[in-house]
Amino acid sequence: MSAITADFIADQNRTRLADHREDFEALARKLARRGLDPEALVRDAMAFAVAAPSWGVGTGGTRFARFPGPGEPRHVFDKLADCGLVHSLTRLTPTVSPHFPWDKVKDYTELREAAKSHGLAFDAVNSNTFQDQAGQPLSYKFGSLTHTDKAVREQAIAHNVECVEIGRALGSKALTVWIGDGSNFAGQSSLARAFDRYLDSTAAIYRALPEDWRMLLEHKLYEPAFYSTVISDWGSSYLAAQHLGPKAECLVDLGHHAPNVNIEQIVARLARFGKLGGFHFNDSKYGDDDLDAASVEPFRLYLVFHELAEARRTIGPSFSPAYMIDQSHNVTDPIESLMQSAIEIARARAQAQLVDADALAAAQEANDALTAHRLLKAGFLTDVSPLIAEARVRAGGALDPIATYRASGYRAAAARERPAIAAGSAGIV
Ligand code: LRH
Ligand code: MN
Repeated sequence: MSAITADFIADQNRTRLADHREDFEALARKLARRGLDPEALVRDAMAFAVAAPSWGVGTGGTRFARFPGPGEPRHVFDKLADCGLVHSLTRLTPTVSPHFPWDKVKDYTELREAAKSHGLAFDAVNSNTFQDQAGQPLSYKFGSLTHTDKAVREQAIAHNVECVEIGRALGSKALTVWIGDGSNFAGQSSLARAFDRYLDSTAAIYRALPEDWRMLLEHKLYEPAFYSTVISDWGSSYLAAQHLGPKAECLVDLGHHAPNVNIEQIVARLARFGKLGGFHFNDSKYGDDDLDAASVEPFRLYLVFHELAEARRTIGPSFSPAYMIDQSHNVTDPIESLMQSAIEIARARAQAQLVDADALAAAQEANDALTAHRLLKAGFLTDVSPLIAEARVRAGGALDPIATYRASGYRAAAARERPAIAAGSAGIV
């Protein structure tokens, strides 16, 4: 299946360029009136990147059902082709975050070359001790890194160490560790001893990390466990990261919090103490819904990027959390959802760059609540669509990625080439 060519993208852009130029120049004038430098903002938007999840290009599902669409990726090479397409149209997703063993292959040099052929590299690798694989000696039914049975913990540790080895072959620099370990009944497990087992097991994985690697600990309030989860919140994750050492940091998946939790404040706290390692961007209304980023609460995503802009101003260029998407596309074409989400994440970041930080700080110090709120909200109320579109076009991307994708017939070609997946399975992938 052929990728979309630069010529095709240029063709598709041609009919939209005049309107875009007009909109961009109008926005540039508005920003200049605010004392901002539109060119610097475009360059900044061009430098932004977020990783695509390899598991995000297949149709996702729930525990009830998964309804595969046409042209589902058959294997990781198809996934890379689809991720490559997302990047070629948005110019926002030059890296892929793989998941093992879902993306397991015999030859990782071949996989690295395949990614390169689509203009991609690899971001953090994800381990998986929340499912039992065929032929796996010991089950993770009652946990993995925190299982009461040492042999099960060692099996889970060995899998994570193997993921680090795979990641090294792929050129990755980080391991994301999310475990579903927990309990469904009060009393079922010792809350204290389970955490101690987590610290011991992750310390063993930590010792296997190359010098320049990070280990990203991902907290989650609940699911698959429904009474207690060992790493249920940022506090547990932070305590563990502190305990493990400088290479251990906390990963914030936006959907892993109770409704109405002030996630932007968690971001500010973790950044302040040098433990904000990365993000899994998505959106949610109730639980870990894994909905498209900014599709439910765009203001919340904006507030997260405001805290990231503040942290970057305070800490400086060394502040570089890993930005990754983690979503489940149950009712949309996954390629379209990933493109739309990457654009919405770039939008929130570009809007956060518009805040007059000095005026905001002055209003905060003066307890002028409304002025402070208005100064903060001014970025969110600015339509930066022409600015992020300009960044896309200058980088060779599409003015309208979804329209260009639909005009390309890529999905129909994929459906012709890739056998249809039978309906009836359940689960997130
Ligand atoms: C857990 C999670 C984790 C992934 C999985 C696909 O809910 O967010 O990051 O391993 O989704
Ligand atoms: Mn996640």
